[in-house]
Amino acid sequence: MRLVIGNKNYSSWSLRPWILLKHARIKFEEVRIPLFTHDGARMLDELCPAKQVPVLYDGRLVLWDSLAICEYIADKFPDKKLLPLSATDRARARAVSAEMHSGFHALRTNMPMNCRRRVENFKPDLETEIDINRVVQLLEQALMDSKGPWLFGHYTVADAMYAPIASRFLTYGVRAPNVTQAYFERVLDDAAMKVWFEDATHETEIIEKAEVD
Ligand SMILES: N[C@@H](CCC(=O)N[C@@H](CS)C(=O)NCC(=O)O)C(=O)O
Repeated sequence: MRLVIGNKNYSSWSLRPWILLKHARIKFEEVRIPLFTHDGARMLDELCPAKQVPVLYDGRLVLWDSLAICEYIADKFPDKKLLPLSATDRARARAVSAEMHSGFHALRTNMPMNCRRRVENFKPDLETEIDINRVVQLLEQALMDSKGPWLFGHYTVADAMYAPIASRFLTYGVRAPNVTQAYFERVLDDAAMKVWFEDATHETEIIEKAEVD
């Protein structure tokens, strides 16, 4: 399998399937596209049907959406239990993942992932604050119901979908209430996440629109 990703510092959609594969200890080859560069545009044309990352190549399959990739990995490796086991928990994990995939527009726009960056005195606008509160409510509910340590007890697609949120809260200095904060610390302390952050610090490209003051 080959996973095409963007800049590790900025590409939150790439992080999701990457961290899921790493957690499940599934071997894959990684191809990095430096987004918004001349070479990057050529690589997007060549490798990415929707001109976006991530894209998974597996034999003849070309899969171009982060959530579809995560679901495919869960289907392909059932022994890894990357979705919860009960039908109700699977349904809830899908709702949680889908809400991340299609929602939180203000949070995603105003708190773009930027692993290297630490912003002081960040003041979210009302829309972003509504998104922050909803994320915290949703994570806290899942953690209370499952009793942790991950959203549905063991590590699932839902945790991978929310991994960039922990990075965003760190970058913009947003502290969550205790249960969620402890979860974010677990996410950031994770060995695979540390590798992602380390690689991000060695990247030199700057994407101006993701450098929020
Ligand atoms: N819904 C898509 C979104 C992917 C997406 O927005 N990718 C961004 C990077 S994080 C991208 O490829 N941007 C490059 C561009 O738009 O030129 C998914 O979940 O895979």
